[in-house]
Amino acid sequence: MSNFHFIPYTPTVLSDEESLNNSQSFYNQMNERRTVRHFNNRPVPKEIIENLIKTAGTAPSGAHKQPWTFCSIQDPELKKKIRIAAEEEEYENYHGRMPQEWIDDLAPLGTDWHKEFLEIAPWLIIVFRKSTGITNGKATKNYYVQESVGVACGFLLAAIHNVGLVSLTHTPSPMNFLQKILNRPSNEKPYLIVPVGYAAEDAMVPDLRRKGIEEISEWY
Ligand code: IYR
Repeated sequence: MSNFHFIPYTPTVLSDEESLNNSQSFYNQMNERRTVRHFNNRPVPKEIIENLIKTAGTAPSGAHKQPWTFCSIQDPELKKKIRIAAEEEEYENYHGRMPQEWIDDLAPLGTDWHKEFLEIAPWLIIVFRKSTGITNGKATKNYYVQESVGVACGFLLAAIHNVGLVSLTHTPSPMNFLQKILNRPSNEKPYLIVPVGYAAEDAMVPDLRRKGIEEISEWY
């Protein structure tokens, strides 16, 4: 028998017509999202970032362990430290660590080892995955940590877009420097850097096309 106490849950049921309308408008809204690397330094109130993180924290997780920590950084000195460390790793990635096929695949995105957005964006949200939990100093198991944290990051990106802010999913590799700089406990591993802010007025994005429904779905 489960120790969980169950409570009734009665989500609002929509008509097919309302569902169709909502599905279309939500798709339209999400389809406007773009990964942006050019930020405005205009400040973003902390309360907004808090709500974005609360939204990410509504994601489902293996055995409801919620194996995530979101570290939000606005301190310029700390952002600078992170930029310097990230650029050191990325310089190596772009100069030999990434195989040619990877470099070629990134070419249309126009990325390189320079990461000035790490200082310009008013906030860096650094997502850590908890490979284990810790209760009374003892390691406890977490489940499907990669999947759970990935879903939470999806919620986070959607929430950011929903308030007219922009972000990018930045993955300097390896990322252990974040654990050291932010002094995180050993059960927390860096998962993703999400700079958040307003887009620069002259922001540009690559002219990409998304796969169509017929390319990403099979129906049985
Ligand atoms: N981590 C590097 C390289 C990079 C990798 C992928 I996959 C991208 O979609 C984009 C960039 C960087 O952040 O520049």
